[in-house]
Amino acid sequence: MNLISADAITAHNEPLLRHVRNDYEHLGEQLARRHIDIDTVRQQVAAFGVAIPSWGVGTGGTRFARFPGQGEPRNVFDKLQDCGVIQQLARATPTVSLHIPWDKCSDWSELRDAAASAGLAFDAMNSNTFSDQPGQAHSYKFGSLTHTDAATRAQAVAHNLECIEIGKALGSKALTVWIGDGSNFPGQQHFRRAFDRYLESAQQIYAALPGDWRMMLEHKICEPAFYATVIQDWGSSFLAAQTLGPKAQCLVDLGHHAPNVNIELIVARLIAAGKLAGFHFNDSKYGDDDLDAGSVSPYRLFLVFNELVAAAHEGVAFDPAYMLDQSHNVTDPIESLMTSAVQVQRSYAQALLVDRAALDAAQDANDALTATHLLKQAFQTDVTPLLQRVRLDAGGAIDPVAAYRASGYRQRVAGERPAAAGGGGGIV
Ligand SMILES: [Mn+2]
Repeated sequence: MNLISADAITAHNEPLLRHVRNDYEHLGEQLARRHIDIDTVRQQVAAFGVAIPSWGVGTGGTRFARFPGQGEPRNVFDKLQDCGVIQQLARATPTVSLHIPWDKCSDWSELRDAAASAGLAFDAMNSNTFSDQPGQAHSYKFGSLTHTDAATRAQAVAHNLECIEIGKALGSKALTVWIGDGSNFPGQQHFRRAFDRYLESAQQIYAALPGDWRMMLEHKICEPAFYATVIQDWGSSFLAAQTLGPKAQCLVDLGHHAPNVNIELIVARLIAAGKLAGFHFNDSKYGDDDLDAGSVSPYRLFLVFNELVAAAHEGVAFDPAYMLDQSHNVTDPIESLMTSAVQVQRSYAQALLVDRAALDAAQDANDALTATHLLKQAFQTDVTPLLQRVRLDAGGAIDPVAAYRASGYRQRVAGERPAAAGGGGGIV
C-alpha cells in the first residue's frame, strides 16, 4: 500500500526531537514529585489502541447535505489505505471496524492481506439493517430485527449471520448490532411485543456466534425513529444482553444519550455487571452530533476513562473495545481521526495519573473537595510530551497533522481517485 514515506516522517520529526526530549524529561520530573513513574505510564499508553470505523474516512454529512472533499475513498481498499496513513502517523489506531454492506468486496483474503500490509487488523464487524440495499426483498422502512413481518426479520437475521461469516474470514472477534427500529408516533408500535421480537431475532444471531466472539448491542435514544426506539437506552440494552447470554454485552456510543446524562455512571454500572462491551467515541453538544471525540467535552471523556482505569486498578476483569464513531463534515477525515485518536489516548493517559490511594481516602473521609481536586489534577496535567514520545518510539509523527499536511497525501490521492457520487461515508 502506498502510504507516506518513512523518510518524510523522519524529516518531520528531526527538528522537533530536542523539544520532545526536554519536555518529556520535564514532565517526568513533575510526575515523579507525585510519585508517578512516567515510563510506566508511557508503556501503558503505548499498548492502548482505538479502532477506526471504515466509514469515518469518508466525508460525513447531515440529512440536509454532504460536502465531499477531495480524494474520497472509492472502496474498502481505499479506506484501508487512509486508515493505514492514520496509523502510520498517529500510532494509536491499529485496527479497523468494517461495515457491511458498505465494505463488501469480492475477495476477503485479499482484503486481509491488504490490511496486514498497512499494519492493520480488523476490529468488530458492523451490520446494517437500518437502510435498504438495492434488490433486497423486504424493506426496513418499518423495522428490521423487530419488524412485524417474520420474513423481514429473517432477512435481517440472515444479514447479521453473513457479517459474522465475513468477520471470521477477516479475523474479527465481534459483531456490533445497532438497529434503527422504533416508532415515530405514540401507538404506532407495541413496545413489549417489539422488544420480544428483538430478543427472538437477536437470539438467532447470538446462536451463530463463534465461541470466542462477542455480540455488542448498541443503544440509541432516538433517530431515525424519533418517538421511541426499541433499544433506546442502556437499560433496554442491558436487559437484552442479560437475556441473550454471556457473549452479549452493551456498547456505549457517547452520542446516543440525552444531553447531560451521566455517561461515566452508566459505564460504572455496566462494568459492575460484567456487561460493558466497549465504546463508540465521539462528542456532542445537543444530541447525536457525531463531533470529534473530546472536541467539546474533554473532561467528560476523561471521566469515562477514570472509571475504566479505576476498575482495572481494582482488578476487575473486563475488556472493553474502543472505537471512534464520528462524522467529519467540515474537516479532512484523516486529520479528524488522528486528532480524535490522540484525544482518546490523552484521556486514558490522564486517567492513569489519578492518585487512586488518595482518592479512596478522600472518598472514605467524605472529603468532596479533595476528591474532585485529585481528578482535576490528573485532567489538567499536560501529557502532550508523553504522547509525542509514544508516537516517536513507535515510528510515528511527533505532530501527526503537520506531518500529514506536509506529506501531500490528500493531493496525491485526489489525483488517483476521481470524485464519485455515493460511497459509504456516514454515521452509525
Ligand atoms: Mn455508534
